[in-house]
Amino acid sequence: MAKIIDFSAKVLPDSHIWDTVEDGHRHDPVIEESIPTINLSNNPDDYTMILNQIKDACNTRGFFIVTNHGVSMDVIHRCEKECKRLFDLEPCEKMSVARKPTYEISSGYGSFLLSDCFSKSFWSESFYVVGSPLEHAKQLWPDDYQSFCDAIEEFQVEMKYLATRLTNLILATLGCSIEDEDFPKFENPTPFTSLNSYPVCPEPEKAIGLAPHKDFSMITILRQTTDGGLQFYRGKNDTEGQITDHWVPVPKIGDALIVVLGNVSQIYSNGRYRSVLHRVVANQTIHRHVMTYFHTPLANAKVGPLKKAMNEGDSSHYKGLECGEYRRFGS
Ligand SMILES: O=C(O)CCC(=O)C(=O)O
Repeated sequence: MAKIIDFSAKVLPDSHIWDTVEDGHRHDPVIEESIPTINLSNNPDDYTMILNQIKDACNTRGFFIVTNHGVSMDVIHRCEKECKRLFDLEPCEKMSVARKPTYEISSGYGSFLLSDCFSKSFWSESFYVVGSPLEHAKQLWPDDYQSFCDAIEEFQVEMKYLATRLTNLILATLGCSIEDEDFPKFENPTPFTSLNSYPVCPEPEKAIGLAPHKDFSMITILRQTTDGGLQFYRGKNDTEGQITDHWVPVPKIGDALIVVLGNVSQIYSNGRYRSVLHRVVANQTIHRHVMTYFHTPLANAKVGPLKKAMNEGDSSHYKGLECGEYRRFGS
């Protein structure tokens, strides 16, 4: 249930103090390192190179950055502007479009759905758009809602196109294809976009913007307006052998977008690829805005390891279940 948070507070409220809460790996070191960056050029001569880079990034990290992604920067910049306009509204205005307190994802303003799993709150706010933003936009700006709707809807169309292209590439790295009969249908899934806001925090070392979690998606694509905040986890279980458990911060990335592997990719690949743990830390200087697009099969689509992704003799590590069931029970 969304609560009004006073993000202008000079002292962190007790409800947001995390420094004594075990959120999993909170105190592991943060180590800067290069993040795989893939130029998605449309040149057919580059196809094999792109495929190899994606395969390597999925095998070793579970996240990568894409450049030349084809998503219009005009759409992205308009969306960023609308995102700021939304979060700059007064708290009571935002609360007028609060999300209904249900486990299912629905449109509206509030904390991240994940916050229900913790006793402490995140130093952040979000606005989910499941399908069309029209109803809420009309409520917020009765005479001036069109630019918000246009920007979000165009963003969703462009992101869906990119997400489909990336899905095809990821499947190809597994020897599979979108045409395979056991590939669950993404036919007209309702687009799900989350606009996120991480206001300046008075005591960032005690707070958390978004606790460590994995996404329930095939892939998630993110656009952040500033650097700083998002961190990916790398640990001993990663496939590159002995590495110290640590967090990898995402640096400033210009016009690029960030791609995150979710649990559905892990299931399709029978665990060859791993969904990646990630978190957002709070900061004292920059109000950070992020736009996130989740690419996930329909709730009633059957999801399980894809036959062609398995080597002969491999046993299946995951049951074939409806996508919605996996989401309910975790994976
Ligand atoms: O806002 C961000 O930087 C990360 C968002 C995220 O991890 C999520 O929505 O699952």
